[in-house]
Amino acid sequence: MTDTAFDTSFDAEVTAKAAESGANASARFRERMTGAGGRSAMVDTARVNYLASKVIKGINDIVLEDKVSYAEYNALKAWLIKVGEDGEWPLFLDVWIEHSVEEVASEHREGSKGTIEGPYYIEDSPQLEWNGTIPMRDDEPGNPLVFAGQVRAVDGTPLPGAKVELWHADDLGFYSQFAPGLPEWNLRGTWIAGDEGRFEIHTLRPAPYQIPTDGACGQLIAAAGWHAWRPAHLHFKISAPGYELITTQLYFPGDPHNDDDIASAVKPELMLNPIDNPDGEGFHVDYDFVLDPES
Ligand code: MBD
Ligand code: FE
Repeated sequence: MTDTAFDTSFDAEVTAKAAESGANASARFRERMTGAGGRSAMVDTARVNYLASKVIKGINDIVLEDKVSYAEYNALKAWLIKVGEDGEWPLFLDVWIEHSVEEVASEHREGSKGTIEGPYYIEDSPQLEWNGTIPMRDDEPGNPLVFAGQVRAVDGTPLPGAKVELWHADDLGFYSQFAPGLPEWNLRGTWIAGDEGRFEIHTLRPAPYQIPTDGACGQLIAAAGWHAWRPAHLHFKISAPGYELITTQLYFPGDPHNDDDIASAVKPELMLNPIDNPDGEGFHVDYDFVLDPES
């Protein structure tokens, strides 16, 4: 079968819509932090004092060492203002900082590797049977992908009833509820693992993805001569009562951006090994998730 998954052409109309994805993420994050069941954002005073002082000193040290000019200082000031105006703080932080936070948070884990969540997760996506098909449009573009596997504990115990949440972008790189014009739950679903913790997800193989280029983050990327690409990826959260939740992403071999992901979120353990689907069109891939018990 020919593989068109790496066609990276975008038209102007499509990129023009892209900044809305970044902007919506601010509002969604705020809701999640403050709404019912939202996680508390409180951090201890002594820790704030320590960390905030260290960040400020770090920036001052750079100014002195690299003799930062007023022109550069004002360019930074203008850019920081624009990040807020464009609603791109979630995008900026998740692309350039979250990978280190995730590394620290998962240091102790023995089960499957995780990676960053990114800005586009939505809780409570529609629940599907262990072998259900992801919500998608009738004419949704992309190659079919059957993603099969097992959820089990590090000691080998299978975990029937485990939740496998999947979300991914459409063929043009848009996430539902962040880009306009998509059905609410397009390409988002929650599978409940069946006997022996097995699941079989029916979805589409995602395309390589460019972060929005028309906001402040895109401005930085252009000004610095970087690129905006992430390799094609599937986002997952895997959970079961009594076990630590895993947030992860999985990638496809041969993607031109596996080695230079702008979000630094690729790990060798997260590479899939898809084959031509023996039972039909598209691809089949097996991947198991192994959870650590809650301590
Ligand atoms: C994404 O789709 C993503 O996964 C990350 C980490 C950052 C921006 C957009
Ligand atoms: Fe993503």
